[in-house]
Amino acid sequence: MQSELHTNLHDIVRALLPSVADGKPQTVVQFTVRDKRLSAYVVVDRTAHGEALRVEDGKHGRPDASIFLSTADLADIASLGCVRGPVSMTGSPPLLSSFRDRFMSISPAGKARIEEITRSQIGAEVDRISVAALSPADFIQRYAMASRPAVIVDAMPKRNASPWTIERIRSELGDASVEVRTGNYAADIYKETMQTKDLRLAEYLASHGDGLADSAQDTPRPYAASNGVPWDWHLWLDYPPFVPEGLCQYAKFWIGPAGTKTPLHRDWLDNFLSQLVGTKRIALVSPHHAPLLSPRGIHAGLDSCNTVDPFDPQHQVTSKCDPVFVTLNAGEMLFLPAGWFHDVRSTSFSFSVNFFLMRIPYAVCPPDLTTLL
Ligand SMILES: O=C(O)CCC(=O)C(=O)O
Repeated sequence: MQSELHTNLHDIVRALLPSVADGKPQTVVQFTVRDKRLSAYVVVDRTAHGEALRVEDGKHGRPDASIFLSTADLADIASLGCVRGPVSMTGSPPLLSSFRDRFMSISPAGKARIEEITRSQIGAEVDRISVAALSPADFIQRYAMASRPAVIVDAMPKRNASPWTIERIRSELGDASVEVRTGNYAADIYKETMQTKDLRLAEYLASHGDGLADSAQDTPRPYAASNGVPWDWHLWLDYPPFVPEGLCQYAKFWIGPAGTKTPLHRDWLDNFLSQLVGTKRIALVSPHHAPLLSPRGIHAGLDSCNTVDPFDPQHQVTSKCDPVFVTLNAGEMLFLPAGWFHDVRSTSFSFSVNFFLMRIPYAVCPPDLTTLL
């Protein structure tokens, strides 16, 4: 086992090297295999002649990055080239994003598979489901593996016990720093020209929180969009049901008045969008309509189609791509499978959190169903 482990770790770090050539003479990546309680680290020494890798057992005093995974993840990396389970990582951001890009990102074949399996889906309605009525294995099979969106109506007991209001957000979360999208951000989204400013959440709410959409202007209200959820918020957040909590660590929050919006795009991770306050109206377009929408790749995990407006029935593409509309009310979560295009609009003051699942989408890489209840 030990020599096989060494070979696996050596191969993983070798695959990461091209993206972490940072000129340092030595890089150390620590691994912990959770279920075996094994620790080993890979040392990369750089000389004028190239890079030499060696694997040592035990713990290094000052690793550049630490990666915690399981024996099953190592087997998956060796056979499938990707992990399915939750992987915790700390340390150097370039090393961690290299690990994510290399072992936790969907392949072009995986993307094509999602576009293919959604081709045969029929029905213009999104199911509204209850946590009590489905087991995790049912949910994974019927929705996640089938790439079918669903609204989960009763997944937020903590939020229901202590509902949020704009005043409570201001007083309890107001110190969080937020990046606010300003100007005509929907037109410039994901471009370098998109304007943003950094504020405290309380300042943002004071200046824009309860503003109304200005229909006379093209510019939408500034939007505190896609900010990383601070760690202490995880204490009161309701995690998505049906999936392991460890997969849900990559959460973002979205706060803004009526009229704030995120134009049409798709993410290549399975996602739960959780509505804490207010209401959003969401247009969904099936992955198989990608050829109609000419998505523009922003990075491996996101494609933008912000020139297509699925809410405008006159738009030349809208009628051909059969958008499905969902109203997401406070207390509800939308399961949004990887690859589904979505255009999201706040119809009132709104506070949402989305949880990207840190694994290859279920529709491409199913879990071992026997381990789910
Ligand atoms: O709520 C929004 O404005 C956008 C959310 C979104 O795009 C997502 O969860 O992927």
